[in-house]
Amino acid sequence: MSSYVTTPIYYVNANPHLGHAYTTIAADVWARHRRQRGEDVFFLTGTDEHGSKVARSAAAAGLSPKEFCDLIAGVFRSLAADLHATNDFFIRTSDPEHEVFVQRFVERMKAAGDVYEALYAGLYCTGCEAFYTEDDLNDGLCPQHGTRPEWLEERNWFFRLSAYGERLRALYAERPDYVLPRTRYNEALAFIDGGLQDISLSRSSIEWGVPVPWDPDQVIYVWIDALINYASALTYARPGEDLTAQHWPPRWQVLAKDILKFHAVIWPAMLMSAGYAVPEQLLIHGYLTVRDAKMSKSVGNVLDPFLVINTYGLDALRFYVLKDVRFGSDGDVSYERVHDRYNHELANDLGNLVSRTVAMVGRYRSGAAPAAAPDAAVRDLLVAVGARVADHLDRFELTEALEATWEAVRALNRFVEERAPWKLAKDPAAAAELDVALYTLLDGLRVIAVLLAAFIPDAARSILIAVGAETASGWEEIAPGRLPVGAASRLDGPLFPRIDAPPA
Ligand code: ME8
Repeated sequence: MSSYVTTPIYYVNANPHLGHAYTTIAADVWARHRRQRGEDVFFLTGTDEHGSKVARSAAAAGLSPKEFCDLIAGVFRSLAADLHATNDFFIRTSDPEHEVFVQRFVERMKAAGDVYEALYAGLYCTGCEAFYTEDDLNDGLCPQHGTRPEWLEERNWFFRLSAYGERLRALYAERPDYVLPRTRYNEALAFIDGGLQDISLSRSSIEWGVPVPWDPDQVIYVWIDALINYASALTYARPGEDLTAQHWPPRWQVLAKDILKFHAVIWPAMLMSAGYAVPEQLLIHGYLTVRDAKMSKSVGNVLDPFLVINTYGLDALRFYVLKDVRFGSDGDVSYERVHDRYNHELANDLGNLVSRTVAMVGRYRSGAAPAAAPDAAVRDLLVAVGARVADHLDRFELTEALEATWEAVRALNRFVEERAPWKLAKDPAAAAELDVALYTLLDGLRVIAVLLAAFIPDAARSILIAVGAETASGWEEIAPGRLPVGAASRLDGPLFPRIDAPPA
C-alpha cells in the first residue's frame, strides 16, 4: 500500500517560524518511520501563495505578488531542506501545472451540479482567508486573530457544501479513526451535525489567484485552490509521470487544529463532488505557544527555527519540539527550554553514554565489539521498549514514543554505573563479564539509534557509525543482539557538545 503523507502548504505572507517547522518535522518523522517499516512513502510539503493576505504582504513589501512569493517560498523551501525533511516534492500553488489542475478540478465540481452563482454578503477575515458568521466571532472579533473581519459584498461562485452533510456523516460513522485524536473527530462531526452552509468557491474583488475557467473575471477562493494541492502535486511531481494511481488517496494528512474544518469537512466534500477517494486519516496536532499565546506571525511572538538549528544543531530542534510538547496538545516553548533539554537529555543522557561506551570499547577491547550476548535484563527491557514505541507510533503518539525510548537510554546509563566496566577491566577473572557489559552497551545503543532514526536522523546515523552498525536501520533492527561480533566502534567528537547559554 502506498503511504502518501502531507503537511499543510504554508502561506508565504511572512517568513516561517517554529510552528511551521513543527508540522514539517512531525510529518517527516512519520514519513521516515514508515519508510523504516518498508513502505512506499510519498511525502509532500509546500507553499500556499494566492489570496488577499499574500497580495497585501507583497504590496507592503513593494513587490509584485509573484516576486514576493518567489522570495518567501524560497525561505520555506530552505527551511524544509534545513530540517532534513525527506519530502519527495515541494509544491507551490503558483506552479502553472497546479493552476491548470485546479481549474479542471472545479470544473468537475461544476459538472456534478455543485456550483452556482450568488451574492455573498458577510464577513471575511483576511488573516484566516475565511468567511465568518456573527456566531463564529468572539465579541465581533476573529477567533484566531482577534481582529475585526471585513464586510464583503460580492458576486461569487458557490460550492453546494450543504448537499454533503449526509455523506460526510456516513464517512465519519464508517471510520471512527478518520480524524485523530478523538477530540478533533468530535469537533469535526459537530460542525457537520450543526448544519452545513454553502461556501464561496471564488472571489471577485481580488486578482491574485487562479482564474475561474468559465468566468475569468473571478479567481478561485484561496482555500479551494490550496486544498487541491494534495491532488495536483501527484500529477506533475515527476515529469512525464502521473503518480495519482500509485499514491492517491493520502494515507495521512498532518495539520494543526486551526485548519481542521477546512480539512475535515470542506476537503472531503470537495473530493466527493469531483469524484475522488477521500484521505484515509487526518492527524491533528496542537499549538506551540509562547507564554500561553499561540505562536503566530500576526502576534509576532515567534521562535526562529534557523536560530535553534544554528545554535544546537538540527537534531536538537527535531528532538525538542516533539519531546517538550505532547504531540496533539498545546504546549509552551522557549529558547531556555530548548537549552535545558539539549544539555540534559541529548548531551548528558545520550551523548555521554555514546562517548563513554566507545571510549571503553577502545581502551579495553581495541575498538571491536566483543563476542558476547547482551545482558538478559537489558535485552528484555529493550524488547519491551521496542514494542511500546511501535504501539505509540501506530497511534501517532510521537512524544510517548520518545519518552519510551528515553527509558532505554536511562536504563543503559544505570547499567554502566552498576557494572562499572572500569572496575571489571582491572580484574582478569572478570573478562567475560566485561565482554557482556561492553557488548550490551554497544548493542543497546544500536537499538536506541534505530528507534531514534526517524526523530534525530543525523545523530542516529552517527551512533550507528560509532558502534559499527552503519547500514542497518530498518525497523526489524530494533531486535537486540544483532550487532555483529568484531564490529568496529569509533567516534570523532562528542555528538552533542555542551553549550553554555541559550541564544537571544
Ligand atoms: O493555514 N503551532 O497556512 P499557515 C503549531 N495556507 N503549528 C503551527 C503554529 C503553531 N503556533 N503556527 C503554524 C495555512 N503552524 C494554509 C494551509 S493547507 C491546504 C493550507 C502550522 O501558514 C500548523 O500546521 O497559516 C498549521 O496548521 C499551519 O502551520 C498553518 O500554516
